Amino acid sequence: MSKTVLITGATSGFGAAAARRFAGAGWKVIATGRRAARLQPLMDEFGADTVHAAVFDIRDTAAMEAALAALPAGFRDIDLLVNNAGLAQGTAAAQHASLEDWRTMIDTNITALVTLTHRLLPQLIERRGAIINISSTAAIHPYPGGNAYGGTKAFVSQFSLGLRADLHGTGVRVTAIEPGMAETEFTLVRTHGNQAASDQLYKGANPMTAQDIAEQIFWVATLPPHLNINRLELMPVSQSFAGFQVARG
Ligand code: NDP
Ligand code: 8X3
Repeated sequence: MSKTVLITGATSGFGAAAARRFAGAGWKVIATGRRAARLQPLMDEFGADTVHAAVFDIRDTAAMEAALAALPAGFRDIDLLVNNAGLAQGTAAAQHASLEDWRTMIDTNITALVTLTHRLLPQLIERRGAIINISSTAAIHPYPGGNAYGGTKAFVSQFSLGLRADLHGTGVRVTAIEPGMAETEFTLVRTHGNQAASDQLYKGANPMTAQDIAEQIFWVATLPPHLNINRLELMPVSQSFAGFQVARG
């Protein structure tokens, strides 16, 4: 019998590529996001028995509950939760950053993620399922302007490890995937719609692709059930680390 995966943020980037990867491999996919029109091609391609679109703002708990309550019978037994929906907003230094941007990141990347996880944990335990959380290299490696975004992803990585500890003995697997630079709509969103800035960032950098990350998500999900990847950090070859900075008085 085919397994069921719920992927948040499946309208774009990693989530869209992952939805296509899992559906193509015969999984039932619950694809979520706010932009319904983005999910239609996936449904057209794979059919309503394979892909179910659940359209809601992940920060809206009532809408999330309604979407879960409205799942068709064939999609109710969720084996895998991919917490992917998320965003960065702004690159300004903390002292110049927008508090509204910070709150949007916290509400989306942390509060919505823990709310959905908490809601699905009982059935994931019952089904000896799995959780894959999309964190970031920003969880571990700070950079100027990363402030609240990095903080939210540090939460995601540490929450994932904490879940592992609490779910000890249940058979539920938990993984935090921590990608570096990948070309998606991420920078377009981060810059509040500046396509030129997004193009400039990725130009000549040979970044990772959404498909690269989808393959990692699928790989983690389909490992033998006795294996757990705790954290998986990956970058394009073109990206590495820079040293500490020193302010001289
Ligand atoms: P995209 O902007 O391409 O995709 C983000 C997805 O999140 C969209 O499907 C969007 O759906 C969804 N989303 C955002 N806010 C909400 C919301 N309030 N309600 C519902 N869905 C929401 O970016 P990526 O694919 O790159 O990002 C996916 C994840 O990967 C994020 O968590 C990001 O932080 C992380 N990441 C990205 C990296 C990169 O370099 N690209 C590197 C490391 C981590 P919609 O707008 O339709 O609601
Ligand atoms: C996205 C990677 O380096 O832009 O999480 O923060 S980075």
